Amino acid sequence: MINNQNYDDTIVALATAAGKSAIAIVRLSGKDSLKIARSIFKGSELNDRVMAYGHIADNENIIDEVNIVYMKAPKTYTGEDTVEIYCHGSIYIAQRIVETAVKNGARLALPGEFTKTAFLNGKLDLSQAEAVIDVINSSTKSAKDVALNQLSGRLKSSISELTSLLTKCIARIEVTVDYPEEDIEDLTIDESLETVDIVINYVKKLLLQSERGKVFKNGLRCAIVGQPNVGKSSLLNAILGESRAIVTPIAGTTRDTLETHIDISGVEVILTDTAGIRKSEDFVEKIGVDRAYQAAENAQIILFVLDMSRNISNEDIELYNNIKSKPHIIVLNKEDATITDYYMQLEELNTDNTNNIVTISASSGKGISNLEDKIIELFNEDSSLLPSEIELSNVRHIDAVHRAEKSLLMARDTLQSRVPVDMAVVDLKGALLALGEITGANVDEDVIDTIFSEFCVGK
Ligand SMILES: Nc1nc2c(ncn2[C@@H]2O[C@H](COP(=O)(O)OP(=O)(O)OP(=O)(O)O)[C@@H](O)[C@H]2O)c(=O)[nH]1
Ligand SMILES: [Mg+2]
Repeated sequence: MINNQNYDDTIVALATAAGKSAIAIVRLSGKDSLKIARSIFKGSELNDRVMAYGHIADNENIIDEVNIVYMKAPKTYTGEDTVEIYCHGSIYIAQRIVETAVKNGARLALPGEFTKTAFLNGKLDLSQAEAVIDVINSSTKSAKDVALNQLSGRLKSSISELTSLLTKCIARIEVTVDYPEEDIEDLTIDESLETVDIVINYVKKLLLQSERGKVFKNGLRCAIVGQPNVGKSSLLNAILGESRAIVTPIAGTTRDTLETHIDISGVEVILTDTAGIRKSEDFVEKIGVDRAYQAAENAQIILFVLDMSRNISNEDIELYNNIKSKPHIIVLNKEDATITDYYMQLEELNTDNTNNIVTISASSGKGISNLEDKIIELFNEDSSLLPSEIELSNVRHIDAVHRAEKSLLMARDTLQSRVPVDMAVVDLKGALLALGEITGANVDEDVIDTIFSEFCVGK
């Protein structure tokens, strides 16, 4: 028994979304799945992995005409006997089937309990189970590719290679301590340093790619920033292809930040429109300006918008100097209404970011696709790693790898100072424990419960 869940129970849940659909799937898992299915299903014989046709009935009352499959353990998702019932996609029918299964001995599944059972039965490690949620939550190709890579067990096998290296290293040190001889101790220190360096290098590589992994998984934050009336809200609308933000000729129209999500070349971009930045005595506008600065601070890329229909002002230059330390694109808007010497004036900005200047017209849509390409180009500037090559993207895993790195660096210091070799063992074991949290080899039960509680019921 863990948290009142009895793992001998046979569990049941609707596996598809609760709404109208062509078909719905009710899933049973546990040792009594076949027995329960036989007591509620009237139709052809249930054989392993053969689809049968018939009716689900509550005693004599027919609930629905269904197809049904029995899958014998252990080659199933959960590792237990499983039954899937394909009924008509009515929420009423699906609920009645679930109720009837419960009447006949099943228990309602908790959120994520099917996947948790798979984890407890060794079908998946914890990193793969977490990838299942990511696959379900993915809304872009990149997010899906990162999640599928993790689900395939790539991170799991890297972590198990690293932990096996560390385990061997610790064992070697412990043998040396049991049979002390100076030459052997020296040799052990050298070999241990070599191993620790290999592990540190791999861990550093994982951490380096994790920033990109987080973006693929959670989205690339882009804030649209500029003076009032330059066309920030118009730009947001042009990228979205719909009139989401209010646009007027009145400076100070946008008061609050507006966050939107859009797929650009398979990457989720979180685009934030902000209030025009200017000095204001208006209480509400001042809050809007603070929020605009906050959005710029949180962004990975800033779209700094200028208005080509008017001269560049000192305020434009001052604002640019405030944001230019972050990765940014200078967006020259209102190309259709530009004043003649605009490009000459641009020199006043004194920018060294000339590669990232894009001219657009938010009202006609001209230049918008160039700007989208530029956003992705800037994101790819530091790395060309594809989503399917990223191993580390989950914040819980990243935190564990950071702690492992810290312990490994301490172990390396200890080894390099050539004190008795066993003094490095505490930190090597620390690194081992931290890495084990990723696969679930050693992790608290409440952490496991929290992870699975984020799942939907039926997964
Ligand atoms: N000619 C022309 N006008 C534009 C263009 N883009 C925006 N405008 C106009 O510029 C004015 C301001 O546009 P907004 O998008 O509201 O500007 P904003 O930067 O969001 O302004 P605030 O919310 O006040 O900070 C509106 O009248 C738009 O129609 C453009 O490409 N060409
Ligand atoms: Mg606006």
